[in-house]
Amino acid sequence: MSATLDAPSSDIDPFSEAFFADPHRFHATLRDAGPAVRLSVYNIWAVAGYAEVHAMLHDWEIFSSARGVGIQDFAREKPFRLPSLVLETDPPKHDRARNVLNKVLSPGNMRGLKARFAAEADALVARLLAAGTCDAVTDIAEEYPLTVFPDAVGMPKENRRFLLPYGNMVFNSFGPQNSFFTDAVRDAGVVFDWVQRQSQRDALAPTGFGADIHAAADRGEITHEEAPMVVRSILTAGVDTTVSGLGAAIYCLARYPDQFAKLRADPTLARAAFEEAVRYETPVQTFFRTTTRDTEIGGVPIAEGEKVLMFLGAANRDPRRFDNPDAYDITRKNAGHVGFGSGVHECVGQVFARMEGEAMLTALARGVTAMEICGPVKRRYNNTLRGLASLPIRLH
Ligand code: OVV
Repeated sequence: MSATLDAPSSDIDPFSEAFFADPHRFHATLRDAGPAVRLSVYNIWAVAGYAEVHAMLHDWEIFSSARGVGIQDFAREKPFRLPSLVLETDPPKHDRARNVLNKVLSPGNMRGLKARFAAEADALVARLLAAGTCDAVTDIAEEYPLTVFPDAVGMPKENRRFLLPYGNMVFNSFGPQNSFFTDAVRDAGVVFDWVQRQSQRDALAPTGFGADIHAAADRGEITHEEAPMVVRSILTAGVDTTVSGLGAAIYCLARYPDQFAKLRADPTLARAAFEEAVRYETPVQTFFRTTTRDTEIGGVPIAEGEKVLMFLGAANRDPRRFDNPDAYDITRKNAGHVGFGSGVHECVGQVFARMEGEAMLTALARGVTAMEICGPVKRRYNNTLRGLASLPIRLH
């Protein structure tokens, strides 16, 4: 029998404004408190060390997604929305939808988009340079994904902006029913109906990711009833995440001009600069798992049916795993960061996300000599996503 430890506990609230405003010192406290920490505010477990988070991500049999990856336990409460066929399932059920998305979002199926991505990014940078100042959140981090992503899916032009409040709702729904959640779901009905409609075959262009997913149903890889749900998954996961990621990258490059200078000297570092921003800011900060049996984490006993919160952002700045973790360094070896997760649920859209990041940062590196923050930076608080509401910058 392995030795067990007294469970450390903490009264930190990881879904509070104080936490979101400056998560890093709370992350350090949680990492140092023990391998798993009881959070008394919610009666859940929290795991913040890299080694422990990584191990959980790779043990889906004990740390299940099927009871929800938010604080809600689907075994006890009615899910906030119809559960996702890919996010909120375990193998083998998970693998059918996942295999379809693996193919639809594969590097091979993405190759044709590269030139379009670069052209759109260059054109956007040229427009913004002419204007001089802009808000990097609305004018770049939102504008760019809201063009290239719905185009790639095959969505009509109308109401694409609904994707933002939709993502905001779903990512807030993984946390408690606090004011961030209730504010986000105020207009849920309209937006949910719109997403449901946009997921149907006849609402989608004859080519694109949407059509590809419905074609997988023709081949029997998923059912025709399941296809709109798989489209819904990419509409949910594909926009707010990359908006946060692009915003993080521009915020990093604006705050650390030495890193922007390195990127300008060698624009082929664009991909690495984006990747490092995903580690450094970790757009998707947290997900939960639910234990399927009595287990332990680093010697701390955890009972069956417990919600365990994984702090991906804390893992990505764990000094036991990354040297000088609080430095944004575009030439560091950051392989193994968990900003895209790891294991069976590792981000299926990461090829697309990295292409967006690479195209946008390449365009900035080639077209802009300097970026200055020229107004108040405002955070956007969300129970899962870390991002900005406003980042005024001047482009030279
Ligand atoms: C990774 C992710 C985030 C949010 C929603 C989904 C997936 C989904 O499958 O609906």
